[in-house]
Amino acid sequence: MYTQGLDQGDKETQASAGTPEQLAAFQERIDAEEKIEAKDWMPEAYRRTLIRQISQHAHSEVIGMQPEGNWLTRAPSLKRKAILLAKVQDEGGHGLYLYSAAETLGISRDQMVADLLSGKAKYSSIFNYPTVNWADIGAIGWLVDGAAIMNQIPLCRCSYGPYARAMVRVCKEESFHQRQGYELLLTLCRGSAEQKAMAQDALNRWWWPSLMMFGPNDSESKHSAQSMAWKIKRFSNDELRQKFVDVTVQQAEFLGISVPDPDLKLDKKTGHYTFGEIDWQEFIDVIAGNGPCNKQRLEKRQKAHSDGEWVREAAQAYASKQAARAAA
Ligand code: BYC
Repeated sequence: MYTQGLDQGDKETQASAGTPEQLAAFQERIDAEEKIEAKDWMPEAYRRTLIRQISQHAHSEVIGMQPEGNWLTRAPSLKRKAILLAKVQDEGGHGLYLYSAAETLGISRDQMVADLLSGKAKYSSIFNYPTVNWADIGAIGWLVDGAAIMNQIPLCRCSYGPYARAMVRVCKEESFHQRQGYELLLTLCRGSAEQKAMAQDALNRWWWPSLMMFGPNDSESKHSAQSMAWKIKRFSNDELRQKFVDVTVQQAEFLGISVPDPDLKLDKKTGHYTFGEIDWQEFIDVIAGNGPCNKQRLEKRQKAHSDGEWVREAAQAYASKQAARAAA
């Protein structure tokens, strides 16, 4: 168990494999929709699953600042710049709430950061794609934040209290992010032919990677069954992907641009859209570290971390001075 950097209280997170009685009582609490809190007994595997998911989620928020940060200095107006700046700052904040939620499970932030910087930890595949034109900022808000909300609203009802509570605020902010992205694209789509073509180009490049955000098909998802039994996940990867396609296709129609999928069609019987096969090899390559920007994203994060060394040192020196003064 990771304990570095924790308070004594936090070190006492109650987790072990558990006796059959403990496991049954735990599942009963989950089935009764009780929230599990940090100091409650929990199976070790539940604790590990949450650490994995919440830390990957936190890393995604932090790395996710890069593709959009890339456009801060080139936003086309002061208003767009202020909106984008607020959004990027929100993502950093989400990372912080989520690292804090994960820390309640007995892992230190230092350990999580070290795992990200060494390349050991995963983060969302989507942030390994480049933002090559301004319309990409709209596409990220509309599609990436849109997919994120679809996945994250149910996480507000996750069985683990600290994660569920962190997600409430994250979702409110993601909702603003989604709208700003859509409004940006709507402005481009109502502009010149060249601007509309930029929006179409962005949709062409971001559509399939956005569908991949929901993870592998249910038949390939190794964690889903257990995570759903524990009510960490409330819907399967495929269910959420389908909901996303159903709402997003109609939003694309309103924009007047087309989803780049020749197999996409509305099934009148079910009311759902059927869609083409996702390129799962591309997904596997990206999460294995071989996407278009994996190397660049990690190097930039490593550099930011080492450039920030002096800030951490200064904060530490200040805290020690305050503590010494309080003790005197
Ligand atoms: N990318 O058994 P499965 C944001 C991995 S940030 C990379 O289905 P699970 C935003 C998965 O981790 C959005 N890896 O797993 C920020 C597992 O590998 P490990 C981030 C992926 O956990 C800035 C393996 O594949 N959101 O919104 O049951 C700007 C098998 O998958 C991906 C979250 O993190 C992927 N796309 O389900 C804008 C939400 N998909 O760990 C926006 C919280 C799967 O065994 N996370 N993998 O090595 C979740 O809801 C779930 O973890 C997932 C995957 C649905 C993503």
